[in-house]
Amino acid sequence: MGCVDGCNGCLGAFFGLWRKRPPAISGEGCPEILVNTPGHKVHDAFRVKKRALGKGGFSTVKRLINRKTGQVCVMKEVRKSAVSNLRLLQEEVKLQASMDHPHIVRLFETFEDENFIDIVMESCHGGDILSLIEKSGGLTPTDAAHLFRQLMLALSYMHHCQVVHRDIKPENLVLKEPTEQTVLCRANVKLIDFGFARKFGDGQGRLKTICGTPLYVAPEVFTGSYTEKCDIWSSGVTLFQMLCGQPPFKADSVQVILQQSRQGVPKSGTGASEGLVSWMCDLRADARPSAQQVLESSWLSATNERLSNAETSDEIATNLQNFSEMNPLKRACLNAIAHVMEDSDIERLRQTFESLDSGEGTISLDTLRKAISKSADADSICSSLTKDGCREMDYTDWVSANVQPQQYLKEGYCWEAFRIIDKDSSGKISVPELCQVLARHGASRCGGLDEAKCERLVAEFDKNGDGEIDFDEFLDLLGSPSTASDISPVRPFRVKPMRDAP
Ligand SMILES: [Ca+2]
Ligand SMILES: [Ca+2]
Repeated sequence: MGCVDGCNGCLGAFFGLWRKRPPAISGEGCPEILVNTPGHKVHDAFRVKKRALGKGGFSTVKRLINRKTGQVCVMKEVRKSAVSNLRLLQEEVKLQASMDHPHIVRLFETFEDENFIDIVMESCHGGDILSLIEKSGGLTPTDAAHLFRQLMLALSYMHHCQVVHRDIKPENLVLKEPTEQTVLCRANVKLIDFGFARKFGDGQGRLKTICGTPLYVAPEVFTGSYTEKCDIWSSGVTLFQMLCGQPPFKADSVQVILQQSRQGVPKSGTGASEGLVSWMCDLRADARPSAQQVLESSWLSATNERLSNAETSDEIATNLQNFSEMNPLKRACLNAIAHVMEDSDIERLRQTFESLDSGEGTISLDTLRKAISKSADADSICSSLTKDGCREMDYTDWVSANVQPQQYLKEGYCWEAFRIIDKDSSGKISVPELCQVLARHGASRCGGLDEAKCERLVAEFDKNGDGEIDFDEFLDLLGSPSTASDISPVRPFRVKPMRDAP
């Protein structure tokens, strides 16, 4: 992906220099990040297409089809012997897996055997923004604003999580669907390629590694001492290119590009957005806006769709109330399902999430309270969410809380979530397997569930008394009433004939 697969933003002569990995991160041993039990093969769950979509120095990108759901994913197949530092690869995977945002490509799971590490990710088959720019010779301000705003939402989230991307460029922005299937001003953009991403802040000091793609890299990166504001520069250059059809610098050597970028980005001549580009590409890194400030800029904030009707707010209030009272086991399982759902099934939830996102990529409780303020129960809902330790809602939580049974009770999604939780593929979910999923999905809101508590939760749904949850019991759990007041459990696959009302 990105540079590795060949791109015209990279300069061949400097390929080695620019793809050189950052120095090893010091610290204690790397925690386990490979999600699946070692020994499990990607082929068990997916049909892997033979033809490579792209090839890099140490990896091949392939398309794969989920055997149960038919969902199309992509896989980065990394040859272990070609990776000089596996620990850094683990850091990259861990960082990407921790990202939970509608405009950051989702990492579903990883498989590992003797020779390969297979990283399974969401498929975005609409092509990258660079191709779009090259095809069109430049985007209209409306289209550019729509696409660019999504990059800023992703970046603002990342920076609030203290993660810097370090390789923002049009090729690393991909469209979820081909533009034929969607009007560009409604297109869904995802940020990809975490090869240079890393944590910053928390006393880690300034960033040092000289890395990125020359045309887009901020001048101060060359000094070996910089901050996350390097992403803002690269985004400014990206916006320039979206609007003008060409990057602001044209040269075939890093030295010449560096000389040019030290002079600053030339005037884009793009009217209302010109000031924004200049601000983002200020030579003084500290004077550049944060991604959140960019989102608040007049040019971009005009494109923000706001929550419009009261009905939506009532729906949200009901959903949040159910979510706050939900059995933690069901909540964790819904979380697992929400993570694998296709964007097209949750489009409206994403839009509402974005309209409520204050710019940090999460929804704060204050914003939630305002959104449901018309509901008589607003205060009690918010305090019960707070009681559970929830201070803000991230994207997957938001989807879990608001997704409706008719959306998630599809056989494919349920099987997929079950497969992911049933790590040893025994066909049953054991207490330790549940503890793991609870730790991953919403441990903060479960008050630290220990094994004894997990056992009690399992017992509630373990109809045949074998101490584990089989798929049938799992469906019962998902279809179980969310709250004591909900008396009409949904049973997805045992549909009784409906009788007409008298
Ligand atoms: Ca199992
Ligand atoms: Ca059982």
